Amino acid sequence: MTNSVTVSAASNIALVKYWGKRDTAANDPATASLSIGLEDLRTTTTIGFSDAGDDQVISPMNEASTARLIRFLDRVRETWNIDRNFSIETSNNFPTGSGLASSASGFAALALGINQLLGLELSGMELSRLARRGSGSAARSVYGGFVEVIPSDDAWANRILPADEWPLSVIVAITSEASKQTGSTEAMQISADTSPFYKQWLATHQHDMTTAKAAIEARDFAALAAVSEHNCLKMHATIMTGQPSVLYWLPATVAVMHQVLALREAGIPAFFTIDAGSQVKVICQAGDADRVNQSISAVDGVIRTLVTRVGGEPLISVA
Ligand code: 2P0
Repeated sequence: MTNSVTVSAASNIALVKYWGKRDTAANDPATASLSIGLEDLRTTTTIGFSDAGDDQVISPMNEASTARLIRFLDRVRETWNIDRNFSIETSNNFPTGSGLASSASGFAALALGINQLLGLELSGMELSRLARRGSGSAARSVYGGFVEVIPSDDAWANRILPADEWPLSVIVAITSEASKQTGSTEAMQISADTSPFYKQWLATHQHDMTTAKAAIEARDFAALAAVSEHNCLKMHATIMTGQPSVLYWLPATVAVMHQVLALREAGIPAFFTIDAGSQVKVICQAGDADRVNQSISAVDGVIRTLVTRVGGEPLISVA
């Protein structure tokens, strides 16, 4: 019998975003989404059984996130009729809870680990559905490469292109090491309930998905850049215009966006995207990564950068 499983799952960033839920209890997203896996931003999770009277969790997460993890384990016990407690040790090699999708890599690692530990032999579709119950973006991190979420009354994720078929680099500009004030789950609820732009966000979303998928299919960097920046700005406009307003951007966030525009003016193809936090992710072609990194690192307010590439295939080892 398997004693413990260690999984390394990568974070991902959406180029066409998930923002809003069709069903909060089932954590089912209101829209499709499309992401790239980040090879070097990873959660490592070791999971086994525990003979203690409750689940044993060692992690960098705060109390609320740990409670969410335990609810996820309760659901696993209920679904597969398991009468055991788990021991879980998890860590991230990047800042937690600051807009770098630690819940994506975290719940994907957990879903993959549970599948292996319990011998469930889940398909990719089932694994992504399980991870999604923990966090919507986690559905995408059970794969590496270019991944889409297909919305339904039980949304699931599917890989649309392996990473090595379009080598792109990602420069993450860290503008704050602090955890965000308003978590995505809460902020997306505010947007859905109160932003005058939310209906339009939903109404125009499928068009962005179709455009982005066609750009990936054609390896058309400029087309992917245009639709990704548009979709990101539309999501943030929706977030900013909720009541209360949530403003994730810092001055350095905006400064990096301007630097990306300047790079493009100078003939270097690059584009930005920003999630529920102040960090900016800059995507460029692999051959331009050094130059783009130098340029972004020099922006006022950028604390440091992480340079990675599209990838993020999960790694699983069994003890
Ligand atoms: C995304 N984000 O598509 C979007 C863009 C942030 C901005 O998915 O409530 O932590 O756990 O399902 O997955 C972050 O939200 O939200 C997110 P829950 P999650 O990547």
